[in-house]
Amino acid sequence: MPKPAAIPQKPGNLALVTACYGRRGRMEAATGEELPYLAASRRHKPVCGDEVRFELRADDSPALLRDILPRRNELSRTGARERTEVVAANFSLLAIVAAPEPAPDYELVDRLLCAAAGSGAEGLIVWNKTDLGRGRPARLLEYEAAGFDVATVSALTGARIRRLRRRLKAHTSVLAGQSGGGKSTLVNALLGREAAAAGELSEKARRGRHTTASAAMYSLPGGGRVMDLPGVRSLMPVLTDYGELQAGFPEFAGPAQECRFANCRHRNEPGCSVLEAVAAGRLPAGRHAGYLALLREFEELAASV
Ligand SMILES: Nc1nc2c(ncn2[C@@H]2O[C@H](COP(=O)(O)OP(=O)(O)OP(=O)(O)O)[C@@H](O)[C@H]2O)c(=O)[nH]1
Ligand SMILES: [Mg+2]
Ligand SMILES: [Zn+2]
Repeated sequence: MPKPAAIPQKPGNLALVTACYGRRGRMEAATGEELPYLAASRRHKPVCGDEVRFELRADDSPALLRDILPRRNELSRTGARERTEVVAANFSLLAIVAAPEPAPDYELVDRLLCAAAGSGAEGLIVWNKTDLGRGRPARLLEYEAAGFDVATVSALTGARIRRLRRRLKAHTSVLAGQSGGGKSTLVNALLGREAAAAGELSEKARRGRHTTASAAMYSLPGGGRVMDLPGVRSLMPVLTDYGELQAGFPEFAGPAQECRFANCRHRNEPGCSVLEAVAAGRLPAGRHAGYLALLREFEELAASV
């Protein structure tokens, strides 16, 4: 028997994708150099945060992106025609940016918190635009009571930005959330310069116009990196397992231990301690309603596959 051939070593230099638009984008080589790339094949769909192998070409044309290294995690959304599309990879913290204006989409917040847990990343809610002086809504306090980390800032005035910078410094973070929440303005505040284009919160924005069109990654002055994503209502991470859904509602875990059925889904089952806690006001009804909305969708998805 001939000996199996040695696994061929793939040649190439390593880099981190820092921006991407279709087959093209930019990357930061291990040497620190920033350079443009072109994906060598249509099969490769690099996203921000990807670690890749590339090959320089003799002429001035962009380097060829040859390989995407296995991802540690990814953030996906439902794209056109219900297809799942990966929007970022290899992050250790998912920062969910929300603000009093535009009116917060709490279902999106819930979903992103589930996605953070499901991807093994830390979840952080960034409540922006405190300069508007609207105070913190009850809903936000419920997330805090549930044990989630909440940072309140104003990207516009810079209030508490230094604290946020410290929180992000050991991480590769993704900033996600609805359009107009202030993700790009936050990136600029964190960097201390105008790097990301931020938009007017116009009537159009309220109807879902997006200022940031493609994802980009920035290095923070005090350490760490952040990825600015286009804000999309359809940045709807797809919930694929019930554990992920549960992880988005950690405050249910205690009462859930007392449910009559071990596999209780806290909807209408007899002897459900989560429902009892909601009825008694020990758990916020809004959190439970948010859970039911995601549960319904999760079960529809599970039934359709
Ligand atoms: N008052 C106030 N306005 C802010 C603050 N941060 C951002 N804005 C405004 O909110 C609007 C939207 O900001 P962007 O940073 O473009 O929001 P975004 O989340 O990046 O939006 P997309 O790129 O569309 O997802 C802009 O008009 C900003 O000036 C803040 O802390 N306070
Ligand atoms: Mg933006
Ligand atoms: Zn139950």
